[in-house]
Amino acid sequence: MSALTSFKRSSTLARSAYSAVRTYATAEPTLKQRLAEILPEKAEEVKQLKKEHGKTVIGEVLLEQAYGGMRGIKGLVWEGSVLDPIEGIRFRGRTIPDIQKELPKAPGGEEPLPEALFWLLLTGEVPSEAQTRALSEEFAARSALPKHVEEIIDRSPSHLHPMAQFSIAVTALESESQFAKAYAKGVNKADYWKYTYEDSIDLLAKLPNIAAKIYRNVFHDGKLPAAIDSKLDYGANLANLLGFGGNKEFVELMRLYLTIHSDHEGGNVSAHTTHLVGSALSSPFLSLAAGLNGLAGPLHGRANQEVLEWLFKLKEELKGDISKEAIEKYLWETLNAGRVVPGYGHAVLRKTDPRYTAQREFALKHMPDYDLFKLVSNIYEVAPGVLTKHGKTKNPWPNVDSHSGVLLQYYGLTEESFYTVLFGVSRAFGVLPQLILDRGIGMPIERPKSFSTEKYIELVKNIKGN
Ligand code: HAX
Repeated sequence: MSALTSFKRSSTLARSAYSAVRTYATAEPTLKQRLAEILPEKAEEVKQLKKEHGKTVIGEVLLEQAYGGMRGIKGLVWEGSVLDPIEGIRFRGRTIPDIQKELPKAPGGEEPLPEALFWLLLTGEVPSEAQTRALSEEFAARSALPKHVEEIIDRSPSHLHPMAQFSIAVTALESESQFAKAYAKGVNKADYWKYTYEDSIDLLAKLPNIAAKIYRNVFHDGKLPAAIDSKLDYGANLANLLGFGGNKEFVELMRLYLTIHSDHEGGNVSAHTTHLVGSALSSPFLSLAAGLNGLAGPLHGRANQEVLEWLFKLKEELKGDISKEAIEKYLWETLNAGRVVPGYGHAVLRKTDPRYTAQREFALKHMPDYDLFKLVSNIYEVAPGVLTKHGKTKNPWPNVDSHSGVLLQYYGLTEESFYTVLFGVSRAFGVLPQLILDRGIGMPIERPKSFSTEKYIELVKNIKGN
């Protein structure tokens, strides 16, 4: 029996297959070994590209873009994913349905594993099941939190937003940074990526404990109902620690959720911030914490919390009438009050977000009759028309945040102010690979040019020659 077949067996069998997997894993390169092979090739490719085409004009910048959140300006490098306005995200060339098909699953599982996506984003290659398993085990082995980080979380008042607690805890992990220590000792630039890699694996490994501790402290008795189990994958461990591991569907949801929320190319606030801060050679801990602070904003990751709050108000105001007419009226009330409809619109997308679609399909399979899902479905039928008539947003279609909260509600994770923490755990799987690659190919400190309005007026006059 091959290691691959045995991996798919029941849990007892999977445990015996596990030793086979371990043997198999040693026969195949580890992620770090594979990276060590890939990075010199990548660095050479970039060097040649810059040498041959460094002076090629790849775009123009309009004044309105400088005042318009730099929308559409090409100026970032992001290897893991590219976002097409119509088709949506592709992770290393693969759509969400592709990764659902191609990435390794847990024994008996149906959804892709986030640790496999991490491998894909970093290398462009789909790992074998044994390689994925070895990575799950590595995350489990490094998952323990230093005492001071536990204490910082425990000392946080429960009215401090979970995202603020999350960011503080990740920042406090700086004490463990191998990169910061190596840099202080004067490590060679060529080895930066190795320390960034080690920190990134440590960081990802510790996130389930941090997230669960915040959740259990703020909303429950402060005790974790389980400990990390080295035989389980990342999503299953996170579900266990949160207190939902007994529900197989929730475990599957975690695997899907963590995979699809990870990466959305480089220009979104959390990805760009992590990259920007990392470019100053701040450690992965400080860089991700900065990105998490951006994710916590209501126009970005916190939109999933906003959606839930908005849905509950809608339910309360409409007193059970979720007809399309009633929803349309409520949508207009939101817009006429000068507020955004949370979960709709996007800076790049111009169609329904495939991350929304993936979650909708999960709902259709597991909770087709759930009333909140029905409500979200009815809104999906009405909101694009209303937003189009309203005429402001360039994209009237739903984004990822429009759906995620409803799935969590169904399984009993009802505390919506925690939702962005889950998003943040997933986002780490997307932004840390780029940080490692940045170090591997020697990307410089980021420093675009800015002008004052006075200077822009002068610049425009000079360009127009008047
Ligand atoms: N409801 C009402 N108005 C909206 C809107 C919405 N959902 N989306 C955009 N608009 C408005 C904008 O506020 C803007 O108005 P002003 O001209 O008065 O400033 C106008 O339409 C043009 O905006 P745009 O170019 O279409 O959108 P932006 O690129 O500026 O912003 C946002 C993109 C996602 C921030 C925006 O669509 C929005 O605020 N959506 C609601 C919040 C949300 O769902 N955020 C999550 C996005 C996905 C994500 O990052 N997840 O983490």
